[in-house]
Amino acid sequence: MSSISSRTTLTKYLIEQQREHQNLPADLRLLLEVVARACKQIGYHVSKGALGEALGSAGSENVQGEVQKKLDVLSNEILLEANEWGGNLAAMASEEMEKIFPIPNRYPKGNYLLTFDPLDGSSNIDVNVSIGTIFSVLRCPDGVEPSEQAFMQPGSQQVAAGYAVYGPQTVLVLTTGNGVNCFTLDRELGSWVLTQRDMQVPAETREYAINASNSRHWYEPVQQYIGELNAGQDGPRKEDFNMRWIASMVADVHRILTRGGIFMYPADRRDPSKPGKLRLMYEANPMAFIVEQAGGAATNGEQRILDIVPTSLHQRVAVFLGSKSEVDRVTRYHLEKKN
Ligand code: P6P
Repeated sequence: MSSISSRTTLTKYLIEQQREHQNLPADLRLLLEVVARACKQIGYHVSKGALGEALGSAGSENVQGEVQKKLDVLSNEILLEANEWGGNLAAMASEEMEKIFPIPNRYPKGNYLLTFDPLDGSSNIDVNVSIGTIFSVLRCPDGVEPSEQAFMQPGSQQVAAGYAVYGPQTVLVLTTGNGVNCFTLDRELGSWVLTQRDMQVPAETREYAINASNSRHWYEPVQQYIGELNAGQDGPRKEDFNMRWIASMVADVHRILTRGGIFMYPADRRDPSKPGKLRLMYEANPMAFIVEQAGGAATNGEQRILDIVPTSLHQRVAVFLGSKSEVDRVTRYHLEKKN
């Protein structure tokens, strides 16, 4: 069989999933195709770099108080325009928008809610380091007006989640609750091609990811855990560890999905009211769903991220995710200190 005919595209994979698992209704399948197409378009603009018109700051701030890059704004618009008319969604929510985006009345409304970080890691845009898009799909509760309250569902209610990495390759990693699969963009044909089935996070690892410049602010459990890793063979772990920090969650998580590791963005003493930097609805929840589906673990240091009931759209959460044995260990250190 020729290599072309043996290739499984995203469309073929989703139709196979729909037949095999009956948990992929046609409207969800179509929604995922639209989001994947929007990621292709975002990746195109990202890849143009200085040759395009979209580098640099947009001269505005998002709801997080972060300076918006032109590509942040463009990526957000691409996702809104791609998804508003299809009839699959009741509403959308984005890191880049303070309020939810209800589907305009001129279009039919659907059964799902889509949240996304349209361009995660955008501080890396101008230095040509991998960045990406993170997205999460929830069902809109029956008979509920698509308000912010409709989004306040724990991550365990997600029906799909994924991310795209715009890097040396453009990849799309997706779960609909039956494992995790990776698709690589064939830039000539414009097709997402299945390149890795059933990704698994190795339970053991010797690699960790954290922004070590914050170490003086960490609480005791993280100090203890990282201290042991840094002590290497001479310390209680009796192993040497390696550190990686790309400062682009999609890139760090993709490395962990590919070869194992633990990713951490803990709360710290700088602002006790802020339980960490990352956002629950469109960063932590989708990544936690993906990592758990790949056999890993994801907690906020004390509980499973997917069990957290949100109270606001842009709430932040501490994140420890990746290889299960390491996530279990650092979570145990938190619980021991708490009790
Ligand atoms: P820091 C990017 O801004 C992001 O939201 C994540 O993608 C990334 O893991 C983290 O923040 C990086 O944060 O404090 O190291 O710049």
